[in-house]
Amino acid sequence: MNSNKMVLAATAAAIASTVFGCKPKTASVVNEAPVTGTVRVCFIPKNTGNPYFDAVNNGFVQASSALHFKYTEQAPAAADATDQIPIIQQQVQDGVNVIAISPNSPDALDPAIRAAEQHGVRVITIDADLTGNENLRSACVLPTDFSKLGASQIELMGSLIGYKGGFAILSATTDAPNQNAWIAGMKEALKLPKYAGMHLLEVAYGNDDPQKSLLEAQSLMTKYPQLKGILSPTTVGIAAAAQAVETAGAAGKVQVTGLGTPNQMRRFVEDGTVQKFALWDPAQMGYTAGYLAEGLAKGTIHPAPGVTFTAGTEGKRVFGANNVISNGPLVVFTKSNIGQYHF
Ligand code: RAM
Repeated sequence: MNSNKMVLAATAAAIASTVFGCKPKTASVVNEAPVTGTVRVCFIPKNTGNPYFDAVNNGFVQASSALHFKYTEQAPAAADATDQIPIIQQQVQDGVNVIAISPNSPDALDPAIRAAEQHGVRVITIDADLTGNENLRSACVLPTDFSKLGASQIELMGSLIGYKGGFAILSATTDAPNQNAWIAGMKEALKLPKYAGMHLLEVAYGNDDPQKSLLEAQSLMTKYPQLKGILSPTTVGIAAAAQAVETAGAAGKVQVTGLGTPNQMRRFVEDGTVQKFALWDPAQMGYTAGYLAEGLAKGTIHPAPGVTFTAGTEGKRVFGANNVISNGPLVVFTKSNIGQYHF
């Protein structure tokens, strides 16, 4: 960047921070020159073995075949931020241009992300954000409007238990930025008079590990014999909770809802263990992030609140505050519509 451009960039950042109230990006990005050859993108999900991230990966693959960028997915075995660090470092060494990461922590990855950006790698977050450290990444693709999700999950649970009784949350990891944002929204919603008859007994953590999630769901049912429901805002947790309820023969007594993939939840909906749950299309999110990654690397997309770009067949996307794109829409799946969804 020459000195004139640096002055312009600093002025633009100052205006953005005044007008939009957002923090300017402070990571010292050494190389922002557009990539001239084939762009190389790596997606780092929370962990392997989760069909949800397989669907996100499919979206990236579609974008990469449309745009011809070189794409790889690299994931740790467990949903742990410390296990994502060596993957980031390896990708930097391999000369990748863009890292798209679903962070397992809002802050544990900071030094690795900073180092990546200092090596000229663009970093975007997807599915979850670096809450409180948003200035470390260029932009973020979230699956839906996070400010509304917690309340809509409480409404789902409430409608299933007649807005009365004790329920538990079965989450992913204690540090997960997306689940923690949603749980904060759930706790806010519970303060509304409509939900005065409902009480949250416990938040349990299954670490997005099917086995641990199953054990946690079973122990919630043992610990709280009057348990009316398990609300699991993770696709791994909700499938495990449904399994636990089905095995215990507790369908109808303990309601299960939250966020799940239709493919994993289909049999529980069909046999009546689960009545309704929600999600977005994970592939759409990966596809959008693929277009964003390519545009960032090529210098054709410059994220700022209000800026738009076209994500192929998905159409127009707009950056909001903190350069977040909320993908959406959120769909509620029931016996009557689940047959239309295949992810
Ligand atoms: C799990 C993961 C992911 C989350 C979905 C809803 O697959 O925790 O991060 O977005 O659930």
